[in-house]
Amino acid sequence: MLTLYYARPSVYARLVWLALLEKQLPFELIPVDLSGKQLEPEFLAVNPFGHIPVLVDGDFRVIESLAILDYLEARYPAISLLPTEAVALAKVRMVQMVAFNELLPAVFKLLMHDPASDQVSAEVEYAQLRARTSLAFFETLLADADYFAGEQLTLAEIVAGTIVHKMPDLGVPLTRYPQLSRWSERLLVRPSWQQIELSAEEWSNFRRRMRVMPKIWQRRRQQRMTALTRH
Ligand SMILES: N[C@@H](CCC(=O)N[C@@H](CS)C(=O)NCC(=O)O)C(=O)O
Repeated sequence: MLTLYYARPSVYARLVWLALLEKQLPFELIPVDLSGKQLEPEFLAVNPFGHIPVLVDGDFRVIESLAILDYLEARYPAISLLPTEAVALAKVRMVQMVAFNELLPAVFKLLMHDPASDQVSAEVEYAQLRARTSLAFFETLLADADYFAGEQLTLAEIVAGTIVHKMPDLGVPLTRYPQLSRWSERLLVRPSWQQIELSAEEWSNFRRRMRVMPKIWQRRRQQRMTALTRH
């Protein structure tokens, strides 16, 4: 049996959760309370960095969401989420990397910004630009295909498809990206996406928590130093 340590709103854990559902694998979910439990010895024994997601498969443990996705693909290929043809594979990897290295850092910055405030810092402006550049890149790459790799849903959808539909709520509308917008709507009606979708209340709690994250992190850094040193 596969076990996933996760938290419902966790951007990284949601990717793995979705891949497990799309691959139709049986698994159990273990929620981790990220207000401190991740730094307790019990969880540090599961992941010494105190992060989710963690996938446990028998006596093998995998950390890091992208490594987990690759593990699932190699270990359980029956429903494949990764093409082997060169161009399709390159497209999937580009989407994954751009989502992780360009879009997500922008998303985290935008999540920490209070939309009620009239002050838009240079950092927020840069995050908006970085997000728009990522979305424009996705729009071009997708062209008129149903999925990034063509007709097959892949890890590109798993990674980008959990983030893109939240962009309007973060102040980056999808109106300039009609193909991507339709692609996102198509994904949202899939049973797997429906299953992991956050309620309006969960999303607004998550947003509230992310806004105070810089302050939480100041405290958390010391807590982390103590916990990781002891471990
Ligand atoms: N690079 C890691 C990032 C994992 C990560 O930062 N997870 C967050 C939740 S979204 C976490 O565990 N935060 C708790 C903490 O850092 O104390 C991955 O891709 O799995």
